[in-house]
Amino acid sequence: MEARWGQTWVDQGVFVPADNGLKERRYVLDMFPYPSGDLHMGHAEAYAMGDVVARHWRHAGYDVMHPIGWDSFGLPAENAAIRNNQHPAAWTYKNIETQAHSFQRYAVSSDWTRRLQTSDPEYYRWTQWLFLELFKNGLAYRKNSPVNWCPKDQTVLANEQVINGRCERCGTEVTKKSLNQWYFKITDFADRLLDDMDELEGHWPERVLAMQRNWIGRSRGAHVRFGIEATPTQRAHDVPVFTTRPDTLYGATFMVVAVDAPLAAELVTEEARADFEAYRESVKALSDIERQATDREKTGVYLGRTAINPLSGETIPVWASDYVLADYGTGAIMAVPAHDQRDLDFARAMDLPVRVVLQTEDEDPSVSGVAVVGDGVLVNSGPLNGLSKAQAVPQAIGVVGDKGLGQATTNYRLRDWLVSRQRFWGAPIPIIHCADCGEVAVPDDQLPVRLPDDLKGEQLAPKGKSPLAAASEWVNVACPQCSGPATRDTDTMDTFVDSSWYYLRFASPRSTEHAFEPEATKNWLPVDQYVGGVEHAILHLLYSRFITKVMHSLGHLTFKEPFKELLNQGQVLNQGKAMSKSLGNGVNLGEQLDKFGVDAIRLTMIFASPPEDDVDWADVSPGASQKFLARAWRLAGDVTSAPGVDVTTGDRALRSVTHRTLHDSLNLLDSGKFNVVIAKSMELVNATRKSIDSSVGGADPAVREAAEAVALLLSLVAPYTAEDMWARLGHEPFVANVPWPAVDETLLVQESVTAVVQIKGKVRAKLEVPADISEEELRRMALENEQVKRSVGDAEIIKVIVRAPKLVSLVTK
Ligand code: ANZ
Ligand code: ZN
Repeated sequence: MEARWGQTWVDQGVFVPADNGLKERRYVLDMFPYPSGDLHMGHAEAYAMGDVVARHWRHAGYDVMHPIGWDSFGLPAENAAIRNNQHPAAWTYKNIETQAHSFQRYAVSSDWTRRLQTSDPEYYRWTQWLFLELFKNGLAYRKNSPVNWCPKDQTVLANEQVINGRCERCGTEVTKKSLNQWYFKITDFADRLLDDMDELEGHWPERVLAMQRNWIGRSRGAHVRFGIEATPTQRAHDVPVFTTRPDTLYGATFMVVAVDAPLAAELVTEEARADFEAYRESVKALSDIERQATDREKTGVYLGRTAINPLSGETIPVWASDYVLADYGTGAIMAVPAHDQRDLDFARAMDLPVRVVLQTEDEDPSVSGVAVVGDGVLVNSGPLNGLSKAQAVPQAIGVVGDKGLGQATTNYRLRDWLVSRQRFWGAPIPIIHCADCGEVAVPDDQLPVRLPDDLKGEQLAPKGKSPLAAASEWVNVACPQCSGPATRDTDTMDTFVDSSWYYLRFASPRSTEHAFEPEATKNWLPVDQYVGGVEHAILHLLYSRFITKVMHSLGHLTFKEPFKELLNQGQVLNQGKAMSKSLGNGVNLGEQLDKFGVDAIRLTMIFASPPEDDVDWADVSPGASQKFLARAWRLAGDVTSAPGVDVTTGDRALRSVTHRTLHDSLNLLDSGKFNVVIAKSMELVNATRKSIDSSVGGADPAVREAAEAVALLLSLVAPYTAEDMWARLGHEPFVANVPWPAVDETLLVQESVTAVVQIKGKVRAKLEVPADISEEELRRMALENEQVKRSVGDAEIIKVIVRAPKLVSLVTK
């Protein structure tokens, strides 16, 4: 069947949308794959899920776009190229072909005519356009900044690529390095990214929204300036701190500056400098997460300086520590040990004073070691005394403001997006550096800035700058503005830039005029259903949302959110654990497909659990799926009526099962309970088989109706079996385009019958029950019936005989 149908679908463009406006359009998108090797079990699950949605919507009468492409720039290709003395394109496009072949076999109902690859010049030409749109509108800029640096891979790492202070890829300890880097100003959009999430509520998984909120990390508080006193040899400073608790100002008994903030080095006195520098060196390799871990022993050095608490006027010491981060808030804090646990831990470690300013029932924190964080009444706080926390916050901000020492402010955890990479296999940054004109955009008619195709192997090895820097013919160009000698930017873009807009490209993938054509974009976007793994909950989705908002604000898009609905499929595990080489519990997709067939594997994936849940391959049975499919397929051979026969004369009981299955399945599909649809389909197969083997027989039109419904339902997950059944049932291809039959409401009403309950042979109660009630259900109804309970009284029930749907007989003693 795979051989018979697979190529036909592609050749005849069965899954290419008509795109003529006659049907309402729907856009369903699976997160596109990275071409590392062949498809694996995880892909098999994700793409089976997305395909249920696409196929369901086609049956429901929509014009469905379900495109496919590859996220094909990135490091693994480059590393393979260095190993194999090749150009990265060789590895990349070979893997893409392998995956494309597997995709076709896997029968994902994709529109192959829209296929794209982010490493194609036709695509990255527009990634470069996108970069320039941001650049021209002040949203892409360069700054010199310390970056995470992997000495082995010789590359900059994003914070997320640093795991416990080590490089995510090679495990080498990460250090800091100062480089001039390109950033996208995502922080300008922090409020919009947060506020527009209201629109996604109920449509995206709650945990994804929570992760995004947390990542953006909006916190409202105040900037308050503390005066650092001059010493005989050092000048005075005004140092702002960021605090979310200005109500606790009177409890600030010391200040802490981030040890790696330039301010710390400036403040430190000559006597303290040696200790300070040794300490700073010792914390260099730590990640932000480690630095802030609450269970870590607090460390720090006294800078030898004192500050004045702006409200109490008290003189307090100034320390440096690693638990304060240099790039959050202002990089300096007022420490309130009585009411902040980390400050308390630090105060206790360094023997600094603790002053309670919020009276509660709690124990004294300097005794208990536990900071008082609840609400209470302000004490030891001059004019704030007697107020509650909620009253004191605005009051304190007012007092500080009146004195000209600070104001309310909002702080974000979100940082600007570092987009430049010193690597080869990415979209070149389309900027030319000129000594006279500065940063000059490559003119539109000179895009794309193509990657040179004559670099390979060792020439691509990282040397602390981009390998492109060594390609002098490529680097040296005339300045587009003054024609003087100039050089190309040699960095390439983070691959997250490529994937931040690909969903826009699919509506007009071959456009040479636009990144995305206005008309096609209006017709197809935003994406109605996005499907992908929760590992992309933060970065990819945040960047996509950001780029959509930028394009919206520049007038290129009419919508602000790219993905209306989001489904995160679970993982495929084996024996309760993620599959991995080191555990040796990997399952090879190709082998499974060879052994059980595509349809059985797809069915197994969908049937195993609700889409969001993990699937444990040790708990499923592809062999049973295969048997079920064969059983379903055989129904077609037992239908002896002709296609188009009048089904209304068919057996009512079977018709009722068919129509209830179709009806329930629609609701289940709309609410994403794909696994239950399979369970219902199995029941329908059983009912149909029973009818064929009973007096109803295969000639009854109801049997044809049921078998056709089975084919339709199976086409959601088992396209080969379904298409073949459809042909055996005497129809023209293709079952994928057949509309759902209208459900006959009159067949949904369950007929009811009267059941009698006898006790010791005497009728004691009558129950109205559905004609198809199960034995268990009837038994439960009888035993819970009040009349029955009364009649049984204190007697002991020793036997219950159930004959569904008409009789329950109790024997009592
Ligand atoms: C005084 C205070 C008293 C604070 C109190 C908290 C409780 P979020 O909510 O995460 O924004 N802080 C400010 N800048 C910091 C930095 N660069 N590194 C580490 N900590 C920093 O946290 C804001 C609070 O975290 C601020 O409010 C500050 O401590 C600390 F009872 O100020 B608070
Ligand atoms: Zn110039």
